[in-house]
Amino acid sequence: MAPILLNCMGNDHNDYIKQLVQVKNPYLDTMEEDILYHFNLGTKTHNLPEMFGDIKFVCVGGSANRMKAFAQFIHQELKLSGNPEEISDICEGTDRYCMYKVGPVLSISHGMGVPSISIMLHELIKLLHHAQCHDVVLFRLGTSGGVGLAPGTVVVTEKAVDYSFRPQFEQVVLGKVITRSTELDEGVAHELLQCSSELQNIPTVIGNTMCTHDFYEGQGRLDGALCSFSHEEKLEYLRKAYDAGVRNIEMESTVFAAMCRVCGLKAAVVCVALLNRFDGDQITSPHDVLVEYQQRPQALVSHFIKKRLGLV
Ligand code: R2B
Ligand code: URA
Repeated sequence: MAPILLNCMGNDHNDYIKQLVQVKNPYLDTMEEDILYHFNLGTKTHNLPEMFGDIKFVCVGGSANRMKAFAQFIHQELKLSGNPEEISDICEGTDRYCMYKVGPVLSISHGMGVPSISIMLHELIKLLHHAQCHDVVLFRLGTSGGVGLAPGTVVVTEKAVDYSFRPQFEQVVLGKVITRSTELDEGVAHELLQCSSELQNIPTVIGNTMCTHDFYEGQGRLDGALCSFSHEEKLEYLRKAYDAGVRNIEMESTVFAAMCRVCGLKAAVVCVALLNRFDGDQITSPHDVLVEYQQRPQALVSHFIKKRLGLV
């Protein structure tokens, strides 16, 4: 279990134990200023507690357009005042990531792959810490390749696993490999599964998610610019993955799970399968079908948020 920082407040009977975001860096609080370079935000230039102190849900996803669409969607779902078309990108000073705040929800893009999401997560976790946020739940909303699943199925990740189906993330630090656990919050995953049963047309399973460092060879595709294995070898690997409980493959879940866990953040990974990898490698569904698939994780997490806020 990840350690959590318990902060017992005064003696008002309304006080409760807050689950704060834990940065694991002794140097951070000695710094006079912290510049969150890739967000174009900083502790001296921005009042982070005022801007972000009420955040309770952070939703991250690869594409900038998709995370803008999610922000507009959740704005409507939460029936907030103002025009959802007019929400502005908090990170507009940089084109690395985009960020939208909609009430207690933050929607951020992270690009593709472990290095891209991990840079974003370092700065996001510091942002939540500087803003003194507490009781925050993080979601990665994404796309993936299904392993033995019909296209359009949503996978809520039980364990994020590496290429050998181990629930761990390896980070090289000062030339040495550090291994971190990638277990996710079981309670949030089951709450999401319950949400799916309350919605129409969001077939959902809980399963392990394999995270790779490449879309083509790394995921056993036969259609990249390079391919050094046979069709039979590909199928054998996918079968092994299936037997290890893997139901989908994507490119960010292990570092997402590992960093959230170390920092005491409850987290879930919710990815739709765009294809069944046993049937092929190319993504052949029409554009409108793919757009609808990608809305499924958004609808599921929106329902979760509305339930948590007592709106449904
Ligand atoms: C899912 O989709 C992207 C690759 O197409 C990658 O970011 C991922 O995890
Ligand atoms: N994203 C991936 O990483 N893999 C797929 O097969 C589809 C989307």
